[in-house]
Amino acid sequence: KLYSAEAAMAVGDDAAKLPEATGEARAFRDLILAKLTYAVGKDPIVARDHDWLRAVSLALRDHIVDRWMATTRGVYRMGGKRVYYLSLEFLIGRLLKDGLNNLGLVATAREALASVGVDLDMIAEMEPDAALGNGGLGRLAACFMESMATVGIAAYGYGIRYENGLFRQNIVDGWQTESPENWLQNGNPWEFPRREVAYEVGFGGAVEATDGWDGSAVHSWKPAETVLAVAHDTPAVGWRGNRVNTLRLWSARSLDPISLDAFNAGDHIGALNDRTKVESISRVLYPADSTPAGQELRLRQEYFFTSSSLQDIVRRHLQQHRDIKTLPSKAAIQLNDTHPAIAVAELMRILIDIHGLNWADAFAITRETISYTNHTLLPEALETWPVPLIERLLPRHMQIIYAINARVLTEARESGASDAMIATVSIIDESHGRRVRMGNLAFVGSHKVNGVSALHSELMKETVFRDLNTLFPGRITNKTNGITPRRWLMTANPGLTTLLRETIGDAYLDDAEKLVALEPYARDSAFQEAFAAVKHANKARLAKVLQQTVGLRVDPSAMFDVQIKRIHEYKRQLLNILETIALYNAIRAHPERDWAPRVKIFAGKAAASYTAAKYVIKLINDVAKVVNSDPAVRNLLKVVFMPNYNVSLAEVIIPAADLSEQISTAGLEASGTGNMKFGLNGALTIGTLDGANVEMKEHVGNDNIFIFGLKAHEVEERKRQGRNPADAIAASPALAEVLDAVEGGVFSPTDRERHRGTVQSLRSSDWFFVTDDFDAYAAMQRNVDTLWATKPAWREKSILNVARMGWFSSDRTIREYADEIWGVQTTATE
Ligand code: T68
Repeated sequence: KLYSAEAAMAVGDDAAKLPEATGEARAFRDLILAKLTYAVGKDPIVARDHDWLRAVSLALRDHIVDRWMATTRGVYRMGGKRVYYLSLEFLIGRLLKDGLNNLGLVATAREALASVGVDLDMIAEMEPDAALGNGGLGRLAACFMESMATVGIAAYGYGIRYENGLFRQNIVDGWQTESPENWLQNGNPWEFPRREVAYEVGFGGAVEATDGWDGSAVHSWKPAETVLAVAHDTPAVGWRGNRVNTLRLWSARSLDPISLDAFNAGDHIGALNDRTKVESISRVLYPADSTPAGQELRLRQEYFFTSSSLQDIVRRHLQQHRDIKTLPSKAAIQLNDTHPAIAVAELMRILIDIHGLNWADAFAITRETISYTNHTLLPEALETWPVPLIERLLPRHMQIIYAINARVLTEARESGASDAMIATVSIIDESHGRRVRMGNLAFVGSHKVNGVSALHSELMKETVFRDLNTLFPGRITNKTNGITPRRWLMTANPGLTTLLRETIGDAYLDDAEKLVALEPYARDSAFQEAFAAVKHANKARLAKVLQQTVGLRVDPSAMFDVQIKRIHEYKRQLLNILETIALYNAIRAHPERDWAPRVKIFAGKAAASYTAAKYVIKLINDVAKVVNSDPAVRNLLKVVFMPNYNVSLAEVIIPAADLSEQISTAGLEASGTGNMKFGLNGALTIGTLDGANVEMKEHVGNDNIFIFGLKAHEVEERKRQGRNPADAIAASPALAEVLDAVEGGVFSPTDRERHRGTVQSLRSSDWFFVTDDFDAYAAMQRNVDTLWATKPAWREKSILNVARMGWFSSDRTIREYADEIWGVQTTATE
């Protein structure tokens, strides 16, 4: 829009129609106009939407920076302990709305912008979604940053400033295609480049050993290459702006950006080659979810950000406390999965080779400072690196890893371990080529190792870390994941937030567990009506987005049944779509029955190289095409795949959901966090007893959740017995009919072979127990239909979910980490 409202004001046109801003809003408007003029360099008369977005972001940033500096000064003054969260991923999404919400400025900003004819919601939608993560692991890191600032912990997040975040997903003829994501193309108003905060990170070369004063060897690593890590800081604002912490992301820079000799010799491209290679370290986020990328570049990324972060941590510690030996009392370093596990060896190197500590002191300090979170038990997802690769890239670290391992194995032998046990606790896996097990390295270098749900933490003790758990009893602990209610309730669902405030007051805003005050209203018909009206409005909003993005019209009064997450075989989107086909068949067979109208909504990205997952996306789209155009099902069933799932899309979908699909093969989903977001927004869950679903069931009550299917130990049992999927198929006429149809090309008439591979793999192996759980799942879906038919009963359960999900706030999770792992104080809740 060329002709802005401000322009209208300037020329005296329509000015009278613009609402006048008063008080705080007037001051904020003046700040926005000052930013627009002096920082963006635009006259309000010609400002475009993205100029206004930048101006309002910069105005908010001023408010944030004041508190940021006060926070940072406070930490230095108090001399307290800091928490360092090392994560290769921070899936932070958009920051404007959340920042405004946490500073209590949403209404102010809305009024300020309205007075110049700009709509806050419209420009907020233009902010790029910072997708510096793949899925749950990266989003957890983002929720934790917000909660650490909220509960009063002095924390730094450390990661990589990827120039290209997670790929953009396009759906072309039903297939996923990927294109690069470019979140920085219009600049980033939130970040502060810190050219002066830069560290050298080495790779390759050799280790020189000389004799020290006492005859012991002194090691000095002489890297062959050096990369510069440059800090970029983004403020992380807590609720009510009480604290503002720092997210420090590293960008790779070449030490000598151009080879002048080559340039002068006329090789203009070659002169830049080294630079391009070095800077590729922070170029792209690996689009791998649960599969380790085997590339050398990935290992370089891991070491790059781990080393620069540790150098920064040690520098800050020494500057303030002088004595390296006090590190564990002043710093807690949390490793988000094994991606930064090289930190164990790097900290040892820093302490021994640079600060001259002896082995025992260095190891005690390392172990007291570091702790590690595991996010998966999938064997194919446990990170290992070939020994020769680490030897070549990080020769000194390989020596240190061997030395750590030698001590672990000696300890194990002395405690009477068998050869088999020695083989599993070893950091070196000798079974298929020699590889470094990053999980074992992280485990032995940490004082605490945690899983992310009660079930997952127990399974850790029984499976991957069974023998290490025997050797180091008590080290494994559980910290059930959580989500920040600021983003996932207040920002995403302002309608529900307001209704809750009007009903139970404001206390729940500061302590999500106070949502229990809602319980007495669960059966109150007036409240139920108001609650349903909010849900309906959210569904109408999503219906509009559906119409705009995929051109599908849906009825907001139908049940919105949603599965949104990374596409992965263990998450079983396939189970969902196969059951959808069974429902389609049943509706066509019995059109006279009283079916509950449903809209099946799917969204999620498949790793670019994950063929089976890409076929699932295609199958969903193939089914959608047939079902949505079949007059026989009328409006009883619609199927839709929404492209390019990201945090921003989740914020629109989740508040509009009636049913949340959390149907992973039991034992395989470490926790899940989407499950919590849905419950908090009043969706009922249909799910297996997996990950945090188990604890959700305990909190919301068995009557308020739809649990079905094999349990984790039953899956294991069947695996041991070697069951045949053909038996389950033969026993289920509905499933057999569905599989025959898919296999025979009913949904792919132009290529009848297309989905044969998918079906045949179910018939022959079915690694994820789709056939085993199919009937139980389908039966439970009919229970869902029955409940849907009785609106007051459905609403009561939905309200009880909201009331009882407060425990899943990441504030609770972070307080547990603070008390039991980090040893840092948090502010009290009354
Ligand atoms: C997820 N893991 C878990 N991994 O699957 C989920 N992996 O159950 C859990 O709730 C969540 O972590 C938070 O604890 C992931 O998201 C990855 O994204 C990933 C990325 C790179 C390599 C391996």
